[in-house]
Amino acid sequence: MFDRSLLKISEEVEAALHEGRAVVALESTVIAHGLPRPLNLETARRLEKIVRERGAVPATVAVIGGVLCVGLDDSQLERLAYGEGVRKVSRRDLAVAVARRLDGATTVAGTLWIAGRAGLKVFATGGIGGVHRGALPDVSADLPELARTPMTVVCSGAKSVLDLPATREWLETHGVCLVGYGCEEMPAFYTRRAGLPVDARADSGREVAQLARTRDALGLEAALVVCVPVPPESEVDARVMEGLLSEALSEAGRRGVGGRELTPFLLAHMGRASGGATLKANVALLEENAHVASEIAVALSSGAGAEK
Ligand code: PSU
Ligand code: MN
Repeated sequence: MFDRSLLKISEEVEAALHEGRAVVALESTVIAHGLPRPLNLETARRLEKIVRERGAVPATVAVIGGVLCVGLDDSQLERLAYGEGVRKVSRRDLAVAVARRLDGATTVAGTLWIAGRAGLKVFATGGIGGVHRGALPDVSADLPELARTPMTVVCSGAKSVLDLPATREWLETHGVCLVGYGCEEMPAFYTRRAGLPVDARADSGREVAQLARTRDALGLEAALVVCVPVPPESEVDARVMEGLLSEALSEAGRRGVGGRELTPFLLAHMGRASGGATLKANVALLEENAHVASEIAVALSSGAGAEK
């Protein structure tokens, strides 16, 4: 049984949950390991601001000194963005981080696990993890966690560094429904199209709220993954993207980078090689996803889409 004393929900988030107001969970690996300083802290603050402006309460999730935190204050955000030795915490790392009182930035998997236990229903991120390319199938723990957490996860698809068809198949096998937000195709993180279909299209927070409610009424346990393409003006050209990626992948191979280091390494390499273009896309899509997640959370809390 989960010992709730390991969980610290901020006062603001607790009050919102109690009153049935909209709350949006935000992950923290993107702050600690996904973006360079000072852009990481600026982005973390900006995402919280966007959620507030849309009428919801932001709940950034992280492990601080071994405590599972839901809702951080500014000094905790800063500690994640600038602290040394902040661990990347996926599901398998939770026990180590808590037992040893570490600081940890939570991945999509880690965030889903914690936010789910705190009773949150909507979560915004950049791109979910998935099946990596290459001979050894490195499969992100994000996938099984999505399959067993009944949350609505807003993202820009899976990161383009992954094997997208394999990732899509995995989600299908495990019953995770992909919803295109204003689109028919799964986006590919830095680019708007992956050439793979979504399962359904929705054009408003209300429509997504209706799907999420129905999922819950059916007792289905998998997440609803809502895909939002990167805004067109920040998209990275698909051909440029492929070039950057094959360079980053061969560099990772040469240096023997793997495991938890792989995703941050590829993102950082492409950020430098593109002169910041991939970073610009990354921040733009994070902002857009926070925006859409807030609309969904507000629709859910107001009962929109529940009419019979
Ligand atoms: N999306 C981003 N930047 C990131 C990530 C996603 O824009 O840094 C992170 C997420 O936290 C995701 C993690 O859960 O990468 C996946 O890592 P892995 O492939 O090691 O499971
Ligand atoms: Mn991995």
